[in-house]
Amino acid sequence: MAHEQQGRRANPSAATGALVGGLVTAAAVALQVLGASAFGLPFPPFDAFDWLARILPGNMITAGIDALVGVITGLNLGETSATAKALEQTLAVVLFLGLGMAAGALLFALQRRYSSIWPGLVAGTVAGALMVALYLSVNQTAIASPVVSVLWLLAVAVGWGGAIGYVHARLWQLSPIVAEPPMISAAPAGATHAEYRPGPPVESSLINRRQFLLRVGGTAAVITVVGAGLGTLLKDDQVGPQPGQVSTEGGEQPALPANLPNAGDPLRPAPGTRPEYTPLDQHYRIDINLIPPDVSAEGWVLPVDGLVAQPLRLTLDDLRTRYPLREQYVTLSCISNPVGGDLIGTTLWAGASLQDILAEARPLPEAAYLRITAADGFDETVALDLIRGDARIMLCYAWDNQPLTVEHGFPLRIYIPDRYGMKQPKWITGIQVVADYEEGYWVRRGWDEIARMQTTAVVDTVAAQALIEEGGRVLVPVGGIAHAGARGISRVEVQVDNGPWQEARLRTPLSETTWVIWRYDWPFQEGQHTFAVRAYDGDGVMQELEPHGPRPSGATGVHSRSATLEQPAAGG
Ligand SMILES: Nc1nc2c(c(=O)[nH]1)N[C@H]1C(S)=C(S)[C@@H](COP(=O)(O)O)O[C@H]1N2
Ligand SMILES: [Mo]
Repeated sequence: MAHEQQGRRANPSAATGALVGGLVTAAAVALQVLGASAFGLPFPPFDAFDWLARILPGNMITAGIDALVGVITGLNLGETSATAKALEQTLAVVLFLGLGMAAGALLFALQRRYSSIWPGLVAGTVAGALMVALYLSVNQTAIASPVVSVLWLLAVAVGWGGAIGYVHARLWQLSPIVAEPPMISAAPAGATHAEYRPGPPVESSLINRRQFLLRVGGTAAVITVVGAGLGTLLKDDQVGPQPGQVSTEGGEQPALPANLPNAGDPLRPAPGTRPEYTPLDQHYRIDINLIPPDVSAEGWVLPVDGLVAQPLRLTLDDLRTRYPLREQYVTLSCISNPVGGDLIGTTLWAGASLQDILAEARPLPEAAYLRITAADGFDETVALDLIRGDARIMLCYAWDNQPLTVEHGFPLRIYIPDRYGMKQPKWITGIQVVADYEEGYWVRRGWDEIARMQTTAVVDTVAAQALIEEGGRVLVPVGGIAHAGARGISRVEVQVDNGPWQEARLRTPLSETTWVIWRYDWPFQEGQHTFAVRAYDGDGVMQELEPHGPRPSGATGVHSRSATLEQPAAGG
């Protein structure tokens, strides 16, 4: 800036514009954080991100998810789904700041030859209109009234654009003139603006610009820190603790609930095996929303209509009282779960069998499928034949003996045995009986149409710190899970250092639709050893040994874990 020719205004550059855009956007986002957490107002960076996730091509999204899961598991960043959501949320804000910087640069570049606050105000209005459109199309988390939300979005956006425009105008005024900061009120009495003609830039005026920019930066920083800080405080108050990050590595594990159906099985999991029944706050969460849709129970009714003799409108109470209660211990897995990953969990599901509900609605002869829609725009199709053959397919309103949490689909989600999570909508808002098949949300994006769960086995632990003595031998407990959807597990085998495959012991599962805990106590040998595991499903079919990534049909391959075993201290 200091090298501009004499006699020309040292116009604020596009780079300065990017800087100003970034600062003002940070302050605006902080205000939005505050508005969202204190008043339930919409948060445009998340809306923009959710919108992008819905319109970008499926393979791009998949590559993104793969990269994210890869980074999280590779760097050991903790529980995958919570970490992924945090990273996505960060990315959403960073993208938004990037857009703000671009807008600032563009505005400054377009205004090289004049100074006015108007282009900023226009840009702010356009940005506000875009944010209102996003809010109306994808947001399901704002609980403030729509009118207030729209006014808020417009106000912040116009304020944002106006602030950028104002800063540009001030920088323009400050660039060429006098040694003192040319506050209008400091102009000599009677002076007109004509007297503030462009002159050769002088060093002191450049310093003034810097001072002014510093002041802008300081103000933006204060707003950002106070807004975001207050927002976070208020939010933590409301939301409570994040899902815990409990390591499954060799450490403590929560006592098994005593009332579980397999409590009598003497085979205990090897120390360090993941909990057989997943504590609810540790159950993974995967969906297309940065913040889960908050469906209000009040006024919620489930329409079951389309090709039926008797259309139904069911309240939550109807679902609980009109149909027999079904309870099922279920292991749910995301199709994006890598072999050995933590996007899998087991809990007790409860609800009403779809057979019972359809018996009341009476599908017409030409009916063949259910179209299920959800509050977040997610959807899936279920064949009536599948439902007729399996009374376990149910609409679930409870998990772990309590109403579904907001994250896990309140008020209603479906359970379909043997299928990955992508086939099983949460936050259900409607069920339509139709004649023709239609692809569901993730199927349209290139994932497996059936999404039948793969047979997989995982080594959770090589319990080098929990050696046992049996018949004069020292043994290392090795263990983990094996899972094959609703097909069950008939056999698990362990291979140590490329030796022969040896049969592991199996604990009675919680049900025929949960994972099975396996255990293998290996005669201790010092040194580094690798433990591999493979499983056979209930029909005796061995798992796929070939490693495949999650897309499109779920990850396969042999999981293994290496450990260095040291001779236990004598007498210990
Ligand atoms: N409405 C809706 N339902 C959904 C999804 C979603 O994005 N929206 N994601 C699905 C996927 S991919 C999975 S793995 C499961 C995860 O359920 P959970 O978060 O309760 O573990 O929800 C399924 N149901
Ligand atoms: Mo999933």
